Amino acid sequence: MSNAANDDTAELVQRLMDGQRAALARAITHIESGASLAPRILGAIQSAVGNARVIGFTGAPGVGKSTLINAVIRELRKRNKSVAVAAVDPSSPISGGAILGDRVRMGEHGSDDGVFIRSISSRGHLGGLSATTAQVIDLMDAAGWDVVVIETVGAGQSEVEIAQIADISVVVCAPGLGDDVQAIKAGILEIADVLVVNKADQPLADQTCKQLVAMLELRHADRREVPVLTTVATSGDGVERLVKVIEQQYQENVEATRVRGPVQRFQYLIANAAGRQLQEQLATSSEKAMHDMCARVSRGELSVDSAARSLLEAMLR
Ligand SMILES: Nc1nc2c(ncn2[C@@H]2O[C@H](COP(=O)(O)OP(=O)(O)OP(=O)(O)O)[C@@H](O)[C@H]2O)c(=O)[nH]1
Ligand SMILES: [Mg+2]
Repeated sequence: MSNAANDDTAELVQRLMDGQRAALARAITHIESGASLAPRILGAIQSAVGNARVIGFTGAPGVGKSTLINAVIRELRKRNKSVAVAAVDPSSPISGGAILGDRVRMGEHGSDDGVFIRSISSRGHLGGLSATTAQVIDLMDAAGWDVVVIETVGAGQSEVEIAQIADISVVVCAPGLGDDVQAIKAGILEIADVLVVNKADQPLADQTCKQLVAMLELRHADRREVPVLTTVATSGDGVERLVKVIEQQYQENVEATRVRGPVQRFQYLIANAAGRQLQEQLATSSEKAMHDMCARVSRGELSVDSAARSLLEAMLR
């Protein structure tokens, strides 16, 4: 890289860490577009990362995530916290209007210096959408924002993963889950630190809460309690309580060292990717060791878990 480019990068990073919004916006664009100076920017900010609280909001399209985030921002601003939002645009036909929609719905904060809102398009990320999002979180963190909020649609694997790189994951549902209860059960419920039934001004909200509480009770007894709350994002009802509960859950996560923090965000993503790659390899493996394990499991000599552990240990040796 030329000296001039180095100087430009250093200046951009300096301005970003000084809290200049335009510098943050530009840096995010460099990360999103996979610009060649992206690694240098990310390297230069690392010492300043690690102070922001990261809250993920995820849920099906249209349940009211953006409206709720807007209301949560209002509460956080009352507490004098600055808030940066990264809305991961799923670019799906259902939510195709997310970017514009989010601008409009969160628009009331448009002139507030303590609020920064940015959409991240899910198209064309070299290192994957999750990695890009984690890097954007780092940028916002280094730029000094107190709270970083991530909005994702809980549709695909990577969107659920993004919710999980947050310190706290809020899963948002709407009343009348009906058949969707099964879909929620399939994975999204597992990642929730807090469950919210939004649109509580509509019928069936109480019933949906009861269904969710019943589903949570079916899980292993050793799992921690997940609070189930109701909100009306459009009026702000229940939002003050939601912010309090998020704070409590965050403190609990800190005590249980479940808060990921900047390094763990990437460790988590790498571990996930390694798991996927390993599964692909092992599922089609014709190695003798694998054949032997299969034979022993089929004869009932070995559990599936023990076989997997033995294989992993042999590979990592
Ligand atoms: N009645 C009612 N409507 C709500 C409430 N919260 C949000 N809405 C409406 O629900 C619609 C969808 O809200 P959004 O905030 O865009 O939902 P979203 O989950 O962000 O949607 P996507 O980003 O497209 O997945 C909008 O018309 C909101 O005004 C609520 O508490 N009650
Ligand atoms: Mg939205």
